Amino acid sequence: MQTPKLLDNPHIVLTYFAIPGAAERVRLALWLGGIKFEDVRIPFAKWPEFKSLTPYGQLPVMSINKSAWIAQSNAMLQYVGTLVPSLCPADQFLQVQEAIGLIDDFERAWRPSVSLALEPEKLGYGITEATASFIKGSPELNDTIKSLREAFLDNEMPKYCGFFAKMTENNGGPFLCGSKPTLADCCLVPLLERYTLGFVDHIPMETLDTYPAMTKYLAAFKALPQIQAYEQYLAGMPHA
Ligand SMILES: N[C@@H](CCC(=O)N[C@@H](CS)C(=O)NCC(=O)O)C(=O)O
Repeated sequence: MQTPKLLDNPHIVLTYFAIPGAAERVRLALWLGGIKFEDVRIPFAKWPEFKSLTPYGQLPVMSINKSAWIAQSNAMLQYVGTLVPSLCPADQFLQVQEAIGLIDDFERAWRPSVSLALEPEKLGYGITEATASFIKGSPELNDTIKSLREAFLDNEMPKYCGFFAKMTENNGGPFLCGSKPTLADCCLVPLLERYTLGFVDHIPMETLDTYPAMTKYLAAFKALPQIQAYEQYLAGMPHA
């Protein structure tokens, strides 16, 4: 396989956890753009001591040519777009940004069940008399998470996959905004992949099988040489 051309400047260090979470869209954009960067992955065990060093107590953070850390994955993503204009061409700017907005809506529809699992009290569960038994790991909470995820699969998944399939088709495919991958694809792919992995509670790994346009879309993205190179790089990583 041909090795993608890598740009040497600027020197970027991207620090995040060893998971395909908030920073994954940035990692994908950097790989897609052929931009060399240091991919620092912090083990969860080290996070408590690292957290207070970050601007907002969160990852990812990025430094550019040894700058102070900047935060917010979307800022980093748009920055990569300025380095690699083909990832957000000027004449498709609104199209790409509209797609990213829709993808963020898709993610927002998923988040309540995650917040419920991780921080039930922030959603009011376990702190009132009526929900006192809804604490982390309780059967009551697990049943609620299951119901929320089933409702997500029944209602939100078809709605958004329909939007994404239509957008891809209208733009001529195989990517969301047409024949070339953009920042929008870097945002959507990790979200769709989540529903194929099989380790998310109550989400069967066959979930996307009922959306052939989306499996075709994912396959087109994964067939890109830069993405294949990224997958090879991931396969060679020691497991955290
Ligand atoms: N809006 C931020 C969200 C970052 C975020 O939620 N980071 C999470 C991981 S995905 C985090 O650092 N969690 C650890 C914590 O808050 O202690 C972004 O997109 O960069």
